[in-house]
Amino acid sequence: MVDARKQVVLVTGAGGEVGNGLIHRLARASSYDILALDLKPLDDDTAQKCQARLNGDVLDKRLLERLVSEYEIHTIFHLAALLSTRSEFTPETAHEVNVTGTLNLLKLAVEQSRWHGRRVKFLFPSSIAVYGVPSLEEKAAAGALGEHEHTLPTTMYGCNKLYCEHLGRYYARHYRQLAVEGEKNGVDFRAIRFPGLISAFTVPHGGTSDYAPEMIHAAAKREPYACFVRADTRIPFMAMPDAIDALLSLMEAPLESLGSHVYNVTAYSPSAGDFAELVRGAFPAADIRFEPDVRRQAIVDSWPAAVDDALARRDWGFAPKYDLRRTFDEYLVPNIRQRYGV
Ligand code: AKB
Repeated sequence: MVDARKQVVLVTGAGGEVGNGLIHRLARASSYDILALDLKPLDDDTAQKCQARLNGDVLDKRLLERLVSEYEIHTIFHLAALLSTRSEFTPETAHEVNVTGTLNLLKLAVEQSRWHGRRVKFLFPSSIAVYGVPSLEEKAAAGALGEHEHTLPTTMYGCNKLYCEHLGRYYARHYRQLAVEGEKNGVDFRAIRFPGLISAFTVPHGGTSDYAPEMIHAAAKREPYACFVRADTRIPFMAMPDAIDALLSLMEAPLESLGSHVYNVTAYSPSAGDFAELVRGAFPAADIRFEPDVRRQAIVDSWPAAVDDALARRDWGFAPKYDLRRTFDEYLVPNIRQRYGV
């Protein structure tokens, strides 16, 4: 029987910050037909880059079953998630979206693999939020954390991401291990623990690393900005183009070169004060004040000041193109000036 289903790459959370940039990059590669899934309609420009678009929920099992019958999926970028601050307001809903949503997509991957007989690559954005460093002293002493240090998250989002890393490893290696026939592992699970991401084209919603991108977008819009963390706050960050590059490089890496299912990546770790200085350098009229929100501060203080990305560099050649200076001079400032006409 000829399989009439269309071969596609599925992107969930397609309308989000990473989804938006990823779809544009995948479309440029032109060898991928994109099936985009998001709760909300995509902007026209992004929508045009997709072969098919679906407005729906990763919790809608009916919808996901339909995908199995209509599409042949070999790669999934499962980006749909509620971020850390947003999740703290509705922890149980966050668990549903972040964990049950991921489980539903892993099951979809198994189904697809059973149909077409090949592994389904499952790209999963995890986060530095899986870490939980108990004190500022320990944070300063710990330096760059490796993948297996201090994984005691303090947020629902962090717990979700860490559990989903384990779920992915289970589906990739141990799924239904007691079945008599034994299930051929149909899921090729690959996760990246992203630091805070900074985009020139989108502003984040619901995260706790949002202070950095919010600061520069506010300055360009000539709006005063009250930063919700202290000036000495330090966590790792990366420019959005490098984050999308990382997802594509990990997707393309041969399976045999991957010694892990989960990888740290990073580019730089400026303090919030360092970031403000660079923003003021580009927008001298910027009005930036530091008014820490004690509870959000506590979340960021539990995240590492830096992470060790040696594994990603070794296994799939991860190498960010944008250091902090270049992020500002060549990526953020020119594009943000154009976006706001300043
Ligand atoms: C958040 O702040 O929740 C995210 C993250 C660090 O994963 N940007």
